[in-house]
Amino acid sequence: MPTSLTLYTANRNYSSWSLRPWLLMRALDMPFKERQLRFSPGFHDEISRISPAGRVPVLVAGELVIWDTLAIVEYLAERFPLHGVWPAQPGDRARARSVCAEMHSGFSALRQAMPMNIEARLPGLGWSVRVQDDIDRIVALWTSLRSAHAARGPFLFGTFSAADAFFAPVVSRFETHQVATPPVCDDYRRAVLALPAMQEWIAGALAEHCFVAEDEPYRRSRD
Ligand SMILES: N[C@@H](CCC(=O)N[C@@H](CS)C(=O)NCC(=O)O)C(=O)O
Repeated sequence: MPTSLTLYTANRNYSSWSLRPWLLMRALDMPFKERQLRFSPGFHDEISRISPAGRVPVLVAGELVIWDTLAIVEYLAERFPLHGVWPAQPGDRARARSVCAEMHSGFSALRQAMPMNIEARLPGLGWSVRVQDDIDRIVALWTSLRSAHAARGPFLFGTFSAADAFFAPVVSRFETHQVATPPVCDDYRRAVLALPAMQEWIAGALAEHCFVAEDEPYRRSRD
């Protein structure tokens, strides 16, 4: 009997890194339990008891503790080889890993200036030339992947994969900050937002009412 999985996450409204593996697991029907923490004065102590890195997400499989989104996604790909975490073709797989790695280590201007805040609508707030450079790169990436894979479905590599889970928080930021994108990217944004798992996450975020709750002071630099 395989060990059961527990995913540690934080506020749905703010925690962009939590959203990525949660969305992947939910959209691809992987069984898991969730332990949701809240960004609060006790957060660091609580998560540090599970993972010394002190951040979410963390995936626990029996004695095994896996932290950092890329490592979690690779573990899931090995544990669920038939669930389509990565695209089927080796070249696409390498490209999908490249875009996830670029998301993981890049787009710092966008991430800092436009943090994920699902319940808010802040048109234009945080815009700068450096943020626009990140937006332009994302638009170029989405446009070229969509034109290459349009025949196989509405996602970056046709069918939903880890690449879409990695960019889901960017889709959300673009809604919050009302970032204008070309029609091909608008279609992609709609496809991500329409995923039942994404809708479930968004509904959870709205139910948190972070803006009026005590969590608001803890939201900065949580990305
Ligand atoms: N490189 C990590 C980043 C994880 C991360 O930064 N998580 C944020 C929440 S979205 C966090 O736990 N922040 C805690 C803090 O800033 O104290 C990953 O890919 O999982």
